[in-house]
Formats: sequence, structure tokens, C-alpha cells
Amino acid sequence: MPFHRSATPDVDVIVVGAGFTGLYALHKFRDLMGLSTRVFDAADDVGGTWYWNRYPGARVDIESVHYSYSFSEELQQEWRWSEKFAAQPEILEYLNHVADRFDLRKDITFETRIESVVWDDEARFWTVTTSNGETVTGRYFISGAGNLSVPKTPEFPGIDKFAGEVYLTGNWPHEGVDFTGKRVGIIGTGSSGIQAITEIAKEAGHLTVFQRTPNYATPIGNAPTDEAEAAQVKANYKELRDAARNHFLGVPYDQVQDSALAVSVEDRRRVFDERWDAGGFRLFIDSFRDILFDKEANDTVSEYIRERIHERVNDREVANLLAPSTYPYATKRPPLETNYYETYNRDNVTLVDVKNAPIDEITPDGVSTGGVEHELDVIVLATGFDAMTGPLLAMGMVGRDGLRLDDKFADGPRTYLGLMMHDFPNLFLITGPQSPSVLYNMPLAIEDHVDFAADAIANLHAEYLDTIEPLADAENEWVEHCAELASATLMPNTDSWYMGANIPGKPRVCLVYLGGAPTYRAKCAEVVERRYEGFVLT
Ligand code: N01
Repeated sequence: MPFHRSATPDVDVIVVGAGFTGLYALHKFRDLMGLSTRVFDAADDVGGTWYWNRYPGARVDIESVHYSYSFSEELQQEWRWSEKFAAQPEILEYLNHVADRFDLRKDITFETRIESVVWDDEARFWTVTTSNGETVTGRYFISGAGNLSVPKTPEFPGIDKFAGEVYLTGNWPHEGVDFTGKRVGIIGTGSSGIQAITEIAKEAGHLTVFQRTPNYATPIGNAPTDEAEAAQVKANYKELRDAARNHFLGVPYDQVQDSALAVSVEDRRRVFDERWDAGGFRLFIDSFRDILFDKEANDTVSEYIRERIHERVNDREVANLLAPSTYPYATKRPPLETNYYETYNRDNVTLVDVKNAPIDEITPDGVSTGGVEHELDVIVLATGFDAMTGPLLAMGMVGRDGLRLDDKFADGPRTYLGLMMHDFPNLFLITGPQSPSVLYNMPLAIEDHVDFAADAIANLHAEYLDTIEPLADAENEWVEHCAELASATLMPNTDSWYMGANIPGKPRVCLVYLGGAPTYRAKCAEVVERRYEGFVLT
């Protein structure tokens, strides 16, 4: 049976992004499958998220031995992490090492943005235009544009008139910023803000933190690498990676069985204390199974964290402001910290509540909240991202019959398995909306999705076919299924980026698949086994 294609594209595969996704995708498609592949990235070097987010304190929150590629045994054996949770420079160094080790740079075009991605139904390929004026055609398009890569547009009137310096955590200057002796203001107390606040406070003359919603931050438990533990991990990497892939969050922790409500108060306290002391996401994912699903169960851990915050902050009023009470733990992404709460015991740090007295404007001299002006030399915006859909909508994607992605996503994302979309054949969303993505361990989630795309392409080639595309019905069912899963959790009632609630006007729908990575992976495997059930191959 011949291919139906009427024209030959410039390359087989076009990939956007040279972060964790793009690097693995290039290696997989080019080196392991022999497909001609080009990668584009707006940055001038590799790294993706870890290229842009260079703010002080930026650090991974899943143990580095697990937050790393598993595709190459040699790579995972030879690389040594210096800390349990590596800081941004070391992760960037790792990604540079991967780029060099697999000779990836020669097929990456840097400092180039994708401006449009248009499907040609006649030729059966994608036409991509870029910011450097180039037009490239490719049979397959792989989005490795990331989930948290489009910073939220600052929404403060007057920001352009501020006389001092303004920095965005998600686009931090390479040369760093000298805060010595300066009056610094930071807006936002999400994961980025919390990491940055702790470090900037040590350097600034004075740091003013503008907090709208407090967060349930818990200890990360970072430490220098324990060589004996690292050797154990390396000796058992295969089992650990398998265990990670069979865990809700993509880490090789035990599966917890108990309800928080089925144990005595003392036993519950003991579990919380142990998980708090161990650090990382253990309190959330390794304590009780119903934290995310049952309000009463969640209340037990939320109350526990509030108590611990009060223990660490000297001023009772400040502690009250820092202790969240208006939403359940983990319905916003829980940040991990080292000495975050103690930072508010410093003489040079002030917490300003902008929930009750919102930011009116930014003046030439500082930030005005509730009629009070806070004079500043530097403003740091840690105000978050247009998560999950933002990076996709920024690429000017147009599918069959001129269907614009903005129109398709008008009421929220529509995907099948968070991987592909009806009317957008041969376009793979790596860790796309409605997949476990940000609630899984990113490098593993990325490998799973790139492997899915690679297998689908190999399958098409084996059958002399050109395209793979989800059926409209399969996509509709998946969208509904994701909404149902979300409604069984405590997520939907909290304003978070998971729900699109951080961006004015963005549809309020859960952007993440909440059935957990193992169930999701089993579903993807079943789809493949049933000859790509829910897809049409032509
Ligand atoms: O962004 P966020 P982030 N006025 O959206 C506030 C990952 N990550 O960059 O909650 C006043 O969480 C906003 O307030 P509110 C991780 O997945 C991981 O910190 O909307 N305040 C909030 O406090 C994370 O979840 C790591 O009321 C305003 C903050 O800005 C995701 O990236 C490190 C405001 C934004 O918090 C995003 O984190 C960093 C306004 N108009 C990031 N607008 C790791 O540790 C926004 N805010 C691996």
C-alpha cells in the first residue's frame, strides 16, 4: 500500500523547544529512528524552563535522581548530582551535558520563535514560519513548548512608569541582579516567589513581600548528596524508574492506603511529623490517600501545616497572614521551602497583605496598596504563568479547514489523552493539557509522551500511512472524563493556575488529568494495544 502524500516536506519532524522535551525528542527521532529533525527555540541555548528561570533560589522540587532522564543507562550512571534537590545552575549544566553528549546542538536553531504552524491537508504536512523569516515544512510537529513558559502579563497600572528596576522571575537576567542594600519589593508568593524571597532577603537592604494568597509551603529537606544513597539508586535505577512510573506523582514512594480519617489523632500526627521531617512532597503524596479528595481529610493536614507555620514565625499577626485558611492544602501547587517562614522574622522583611488592600498602581517610586505607597528601588514580579494552554496558543496553530487553536480552545483545552487534537493531525503535545504532566515527574512524563509519538510514527511508517489524528468522539469523551475526574477532587473550588483561574478571562476548567500517572499510562498502553483506539490513521 503506497503513502497518500502528494509532496515531500523539508524534514520529517519539527520540534519546538530545546528543554527536557526537545533534547530527548531530537535524540529519539534523529538518532534512534533516523528521521530528519529540526528543533527551534527562542533562547540562545538549551534548557527550556531551566534556561529562563534563573532567579535566586530556583531549584527543583522532586529529588534530582528521579527528576532526570531515564532513557540512557550510561547517562544516568555517569551523572552525579551534588544535592538532593539540585539548584537551577546544576540542572542547566545537566541539560548542556545531554546536548553535548548526544551531539544535539547542530540540529537546533536558537533565538528563533515559532510564529505559525499551519496544516496543509493536501500535502499532509505542517508549514511552520519562524521569527527569523524561515519557512519549514515537516510531516510531524512536536510541541515541547512547556507548560509554564509564558509568563503572565503584568496587570498593574503604572508599571511602565516605575523609575527603578523591574524583573520577572520567569525571565531572569543572565548576569544576575545585585540587590545589595536596595529596597526590593516582590509580588507573588507561589513556588517562584517563595524560593526567591528566601534568597533575596539575605541580600536586600529591605524586602517588602506583597502577598495576595498565602501558600501551604512545606520543607523541601534538601541536603548534599549522600554518596551511599546515590550508589544505591544507581544500582537499582531500573526498579526505581519503574516504581516512579507506577506512582501517582512519578516518584518511587510507597503507595499509601490509609484514609486520614481512619487512624487515631496520635497516629495521624506521627505520620504528618515523619513526612514533614522527611521533606519533599511526602506530606502531600505519601501520608494519606484522601488528602486531595476529601475535605475533612484535607482539613487535618491543612490544620497541621498552619500550626507548623505559627511555630516558625515570631509575630502572631504575620503568622496569621502567612497561614492559609481559605482553600484546602494542595489545591494550589504546594511550594517547598528552606527557611521561608523564618525569613519573616528578619528585621529587613515586611509582609504586605494585598488581598484586603489590593495593589492600586505602580508609581514611579514604588507600589501603592490601599492608598499607602511602599517606596522601592527594585520590583520583582513572581506572578506566575499562563499555564498549559498559553504556550500552545502563542504559536499560531491552525488545523484542518483553517481551524485556529484559539477557537478550538475557546471554552478550555480539547485534547485526546492530552497528546493529540482532532483537526490537528500529526501534531503531538508533549505533556499537553489533560495529561498528568505537571502532576507527574516532568522528565518521565516527557519521555513517555515522546515515546508515544515515536511509536505512533513508526506504526504509520510500517503501514505506509501518513497521518494519525484523534476522532472527535474520542476527544469529547476524554475532555468529559478529565472534567469528571477533577470534580471528584477538591481542586475545582480553589483559584489556581491548574484551573486557569490566575489569568483574567481564561476559561475555568481543570487543565490537568487527575486520575494519576499509573491509570493514565495504562490507558495509553491500552489505546496502542487496540491499534490506536480513538484515533484514525490514514
Ligand atoms: O506562579 P504562581 P509561580 N496581584 O501562579 C500572585 C512551577 N514552579 O511562578 O495566589 C497580586 O504559583 C499570586 O497570587 P494568587 C510550579 O508548578 C516550580 O510561583 O493568585 N498577586 C501568586 O501568589 C508552580 O506552581 C518550582 O492570589 C498576584 C503568585 O503571584 C508554577 O511553576 C519553582 C497577582 C503567582 O504564583 C508557577 O509558580 C517555581 C496580582 N495581580 C515554579 N497576580 C519548583 O520548585 C499573581 N499574583 C520546581
